[in-house]
Amino acid sequence: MRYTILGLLLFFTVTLFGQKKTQIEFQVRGVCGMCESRIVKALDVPGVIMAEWDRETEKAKVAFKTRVISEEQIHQRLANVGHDTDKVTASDEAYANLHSCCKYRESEGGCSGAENDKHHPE
Ligand SMILES: [Cu+2]
Repeated sequence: MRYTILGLLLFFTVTLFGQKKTQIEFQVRGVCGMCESRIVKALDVPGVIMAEWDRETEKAKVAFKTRVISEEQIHQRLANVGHDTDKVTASDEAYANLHSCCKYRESEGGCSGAENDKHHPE
């Protein structure tokens, strides 16, 4: 009986606190559709429920389980694949690995010069 109660308590604790979810929105630098898939793919990990990135606003929207992954880890994962966030800056090495179309730090980046929006047929 005692163990049943303990077990029940544990069950409720896990149910109430184990599934804690949160959604955040933050700035992620990027240029095109390739960046979008890179960003979304970098967040295709356990704990992340939903990840979106809007290339017009350069805003990422991420829903995740706080017990499994932290906000810091999410920012770090994006920096690891070469994208600066408002918290973590990508290393020069990670940035150098980006496709030339995706070089958001250079003002004249992109495959077809000025037409920034259309340089990637999807
Ligand atoms: Cu890109």
